[in-house]
Amino acid sequence: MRLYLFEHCSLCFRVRMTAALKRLHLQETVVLEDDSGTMMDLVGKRVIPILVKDDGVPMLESMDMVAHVDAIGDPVLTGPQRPEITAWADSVIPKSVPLTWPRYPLLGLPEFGTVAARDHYIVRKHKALGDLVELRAKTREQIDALMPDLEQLDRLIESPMAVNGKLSLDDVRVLPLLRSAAVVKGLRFPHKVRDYFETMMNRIGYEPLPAI
Ligand SMILES: N[C@@H](CCC(=O)N[C@@H](CS)C(=O)NCC(=O)O)C(=O)O
Repeated sequence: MRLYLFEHCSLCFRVRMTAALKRLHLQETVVLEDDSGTMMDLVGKRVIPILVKDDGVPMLESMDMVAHVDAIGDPVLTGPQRPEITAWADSVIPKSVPLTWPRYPLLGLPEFGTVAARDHYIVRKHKALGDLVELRAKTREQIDALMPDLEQLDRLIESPMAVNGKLSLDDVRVLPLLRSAAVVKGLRFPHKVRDYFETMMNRIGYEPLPAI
C-alpha cells in the first residue's frame, strides 16, 4: 500500500494515524503541491490523499482508506461513536481553516519544497480564502473564535487514550484536526484536549507539526 499525501493534510493524517495505531507500515509519497500530474496519472483528478492498495487499485476517500487499513488484522477502531463528536468536527473546521491554511506554507513542509510549489499553494488559497498575510494578522480574533469549540471538546473527551474511552472512528475525526490546530503558536489547548493530543501523538509516534 502506498499513500500519496501532503504532510499538512488532516485527511491524510487520518490514514497515517490508523496505520500507526496498528503498527502497520504504510509506504508514503509526499506529493509536491504543484504536482497535479502525479494525481492525474493515478486517479484522473487533483485530489489528496490517494491510497494505492496492494492490488494497485487506488482509493479516494479518506474514511474508506481508514476502514481498509483498520480491517487488516485485528481492527482497533472498534469503540462507539458519538454524533456530538461528528458535529464538533464539522463545526470546528470553518474556524480552524483561516488559522491553519495561511500557516502551512511557512512551516518548511516537503510539499512546499520548491518555490513554485509554495507559490502554487499561496495562489490557490488566496482564491479560496483571501490574502494569507491579512488572515495571519487576524490571529488573535481567530483564536478567540476557536476557543469555545476547544472548550466544548474538553468537556466531550472521556479519556486521553480515546475520545470516547475506547478507540473509534471519532479519534480519526478529532486527532488530525488537533494536529492542524497545533500549528498555531499562540493557541493553548484546554487541559484535557492537550492531554489527549499529547498522549495520542506519543502513542502513534508522531511529532506535532512545527508551530508558528
Ligand atoms: N473526500 C476526500 C476529500 C479529499 C480532499 O478534500 N482533499 C483535499 C486536500 S486535503 C484536496 O484534494 N484538495 C484539492 C487540492 O489540494 O487541489 C477524502 O476525505 O479523502
